[in-house]
Amino acid sequence: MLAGDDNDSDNDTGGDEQVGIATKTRAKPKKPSQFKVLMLNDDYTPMEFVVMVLKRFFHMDMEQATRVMLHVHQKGVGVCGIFPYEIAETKVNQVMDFARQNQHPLQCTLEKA
Ligand code: TYC
Repeated sequence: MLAGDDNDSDNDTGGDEQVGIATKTRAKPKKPSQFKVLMLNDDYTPMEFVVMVLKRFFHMDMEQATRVMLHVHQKGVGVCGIFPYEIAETKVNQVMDFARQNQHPLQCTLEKA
């Protein structure tokens, strides 16, 4: 095409040409897959430690952290949060590392939401 050529006329032929901003579309849009981070109960990890973990890594306040900890204590498992895969995986690793460093058997895992 020549510099300064007015290409607009080419778009008025009644055909399928598209003008404007190019955007990608998929026939089947992929939703970003979300993962639940689950906390598991055990008989040894102190309740205070679990509350600290929920506050530190999941940004819960005292009330929320206590509620989730008690739920896990009573039901065996509970949801700490739902995140995109990479973030969920990082949270699990952070919790497991922190528990190990403090010699608690606390377990945390991922599950597709
Ligand atoms: N069951 C533990 C106790 O009685 C407390 C606990 C709660 C441990 C939640 C783990 O994910 C957990 N000390």
